[in-house]
Amino acid sequence: MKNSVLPDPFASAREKRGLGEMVDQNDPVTMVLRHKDVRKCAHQYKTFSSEDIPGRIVVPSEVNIRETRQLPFELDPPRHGTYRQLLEAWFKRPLQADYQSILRKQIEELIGQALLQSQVEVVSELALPIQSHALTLLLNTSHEEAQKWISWGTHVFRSEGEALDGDKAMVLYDYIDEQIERAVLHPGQDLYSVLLASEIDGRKMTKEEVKGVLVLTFAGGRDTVINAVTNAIAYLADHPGALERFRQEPEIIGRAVEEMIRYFSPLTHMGRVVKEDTQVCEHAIKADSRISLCWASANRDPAVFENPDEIVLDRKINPHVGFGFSHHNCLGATHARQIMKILLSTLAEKVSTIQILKCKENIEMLSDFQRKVGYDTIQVKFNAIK
Ligand code: EMZ
Repeated sequence: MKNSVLPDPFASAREKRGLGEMVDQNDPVTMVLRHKDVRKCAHQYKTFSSEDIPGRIVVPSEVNIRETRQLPFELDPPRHGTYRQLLEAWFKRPLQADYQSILRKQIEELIGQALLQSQVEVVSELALPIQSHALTLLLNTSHEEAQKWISWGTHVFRSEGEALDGDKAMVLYDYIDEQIERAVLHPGQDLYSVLLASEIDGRKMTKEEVKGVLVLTFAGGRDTVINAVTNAIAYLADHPGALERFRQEPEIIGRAVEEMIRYFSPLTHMGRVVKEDTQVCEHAIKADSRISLCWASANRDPAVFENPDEIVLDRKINPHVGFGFSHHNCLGATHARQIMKILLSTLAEKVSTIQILKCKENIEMLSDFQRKVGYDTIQVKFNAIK
């Protein structure tokens, strides 16, 4: 299938300057493009901070649609580490065998249904349901909730056409507030209840803090997972040999997942607020401006990855930064990796070929750069293994 945009829109800027510029709602962003610099800046949290007005480190900025600080995401060390530690064990539950077997059942069922249809719109009929059903497991909440989340669409903060949508965001905030009140009255084994009962700095976590963790869990893992799933299916449609290879060499699936995360980079970049006048790539950066750590560009840096614009399913050395880097790496990564592994192995088990019937790419506009992040829509036909 032909791509309508460059496979790596950052290639030339990364090579020439190492930086890119974009304007986002009158708050410009200097994008850091080289793998080495992205990692270096990620380490320097005192200069390049995650702690500012809630929503400002996200690009596009969410300052106008969000007041709640997402936790632990919008804090710097050492406070970041305090929350992170509290959450780590919960977010590692996807390593447990029973978690994986329920996740596998969910995904097998959805793929089974897709195989019965003459065509499937992958974003809304497969990727979004997979993400939402899986989220009930991550939150350890009732499976029925998935239907409500599916009705919200692919992004909780953006409406169709990608515009930030404050009304839509309110639906999520109200829902989380309601769930917190429910958990206060009827504590259970779900993430809300567990957090409400946990202590931070010798006191109970506040409702606002619990909300901060939940907003992050809902928002951060939504379009990202949906894009990863959708891109993977499109790739397998274009490369029918890959499914056969997974059948022959299932042991490469873990590496294939890492490689797809590198190549697709579901989250293009994440911002930081500059706390003092400094320099990146010999370029002056002013205090209170923003930079972004461009994971998508770093993940195609030819100084680190051989054949960066190719998916090498069993790529051996793969220091990608698709899940972020340093203190701030993706809390949901264990969950996301399991979804992707189970997805690839289930497809290999049940599907022979996938045909793309019609699709429209989702192109992210970043001033000078245009990047394909996924699909607005993609109709496919799954063909079963006879
Ligand atoms: C934020 C972000 C987190 C943001 C790790 O990424 O993901 C975005 O999709 C959300 O809009 O609020 O959670």
